[in-house]
Amino acid sequence: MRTNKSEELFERSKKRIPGGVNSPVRAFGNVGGVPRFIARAEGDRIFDVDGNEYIDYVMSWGPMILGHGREQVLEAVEKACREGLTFGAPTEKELVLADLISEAMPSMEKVRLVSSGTEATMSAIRLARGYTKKDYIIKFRGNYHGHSDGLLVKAGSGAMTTAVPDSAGVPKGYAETTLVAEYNDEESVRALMDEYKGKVACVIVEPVAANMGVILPKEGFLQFLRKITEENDCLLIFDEVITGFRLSYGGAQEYYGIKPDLTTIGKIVGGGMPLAAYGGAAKIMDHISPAGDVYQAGTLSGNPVATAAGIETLKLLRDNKEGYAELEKKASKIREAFEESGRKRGRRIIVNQAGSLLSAFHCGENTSECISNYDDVCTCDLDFFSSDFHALLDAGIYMAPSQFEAVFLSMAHTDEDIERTCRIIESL
Ligand code: KE4
Repeated sequence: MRTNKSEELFERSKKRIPGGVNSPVRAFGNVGGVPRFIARAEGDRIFDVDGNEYIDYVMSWGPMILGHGREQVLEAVEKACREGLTFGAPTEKELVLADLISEAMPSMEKVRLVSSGTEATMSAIRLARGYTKKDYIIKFRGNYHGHSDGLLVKAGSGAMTTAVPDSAGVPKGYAETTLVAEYNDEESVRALMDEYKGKVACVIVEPVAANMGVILPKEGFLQFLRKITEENDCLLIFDEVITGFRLSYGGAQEYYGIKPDLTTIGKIVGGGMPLAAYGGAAKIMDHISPAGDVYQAGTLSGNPVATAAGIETLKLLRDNKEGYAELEKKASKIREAFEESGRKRGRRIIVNQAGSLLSAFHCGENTSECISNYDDVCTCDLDFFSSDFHALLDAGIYMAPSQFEAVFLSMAHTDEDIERTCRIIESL
C-alpha cells in the first residue's frame, strides 16, 4: 500500500504541529507506522491522500453514526452556512436542538450547549461543585472525560485515594480534589465516600467505559452508584459523550434504566460538527450563569451551523430507532469474527460489546478470563494488537489505532462491507 503522501505530510506536519496531529491518538503512537492523512469520506468509507480506500470503523471516534456525507445533514449544514456561520446571539435552532436532547433524555430537563466533550464535563463538574458546595469529585481509573485539569488524572500506583496528575502542567493542587476509584469495584467507591464523608460533590462515570477499550458495567454497578450518591447527597454524572445516541437513542441512561443527575453528551449530538452539551434537572441547571452563580460561557456555543447538523442527525436517529438493533447485529458479526480469528490462531481475543460499541482485546498470557477493569486491560498484548491493526489497515480496514479505544460502526455500513470485514478478520 503506497503511503508516501501521508508520510511526507506527516513529516512536514511534525515541524508545525506538536506530534504532527491535533489530537494525540491520531498519531498512531500506540501502534506505530504512518498515520493516514484523510482526503475525503463517503458512507462507510474513507479515502487517504495516496488514494487508498478503507472501510471506516473509527467514524471520527463516534460522531458519524449515520455514516459520512448523509445528504439531509449536508443540506441542512449548507443552508445554515448561507444564512450565517455564527451570530453570537440566541437562535431558534438552539432551542430546537435542546428540545430534541431533552425529549431523548428526559433527565436533561435543561440543557446548555457547548463546543466539545471536554467543555461539557468541565462545566458539569463546576456545576456539581457550585450546586453542592462541596469540592471533591470521584472519577474512575481508565475513564476519560476530556482534558480539563481536574479530570486528567488517574491514581498513582497504590495511592488509590488521592490522584497524581496524569499530565505535566497540572498542578498537584488541581488533582488533590480528584479522587480515583476502580471501575466495577463498589468497595473502592464506598471507601472514598466514607473517607471523604460530606465532602464529595459528584461521581462522574462513563456508564459503559469506552476509553480503556469497552468495559461493561457489572450487574448492579450503575444502580449502586445511583444509590450511594443519593445516600451521600452528591450528584451522579453520566458522561455519555460516547454512549449518548450510540447505545440507544436515549443513551446508556435509557439502555440501563438509570436516571443520573447530570449528563454530558458530545460526538453524535453534533453530527460531525463541534458541538456538545450538558444537562439535568432545572433545579440544578438553573445555577448556571446567567440564571445562577456558576459561570460558563462560549463564543461559538450552539452556533447555527453545528446546531443544524445536530438537529438533522437527531431527527434521523429519532425517526429510525430500529436502526439501533441493526447496528447491534452488525457489531455482533464483527465480534464473532474477532473471536473466531483468535481461536484459529490459538490466541485469545476477548471482545466486549454493549449495543454496537465493542473492543477486541488481544490477550496476553496473564490476561484473565474477562476484561472488567483497567488492570485487566493492562495485561493485553499490545504487539499482538498492533500487528492485527496493521494487517487490517493494509487490507483496507481502518480500525482505531489503539487497544484502548472502541470500534464505531455506522448505519451506512453495508452488509457486504461487514461480511468483507469479517472475512478479512478471520483470515488474519
Ligand atoms: P472531546 O473534548 O474530545 O470532544 O470529548 C472528550 C471526551 C469526554 N468524554 C468521553 C467519554 C470521551 O470519550 C471523550 C473523547 N473521546 C476521545 C476518544 N476516546 C476523542 C478522540 C480524541 O481524543 O481525539
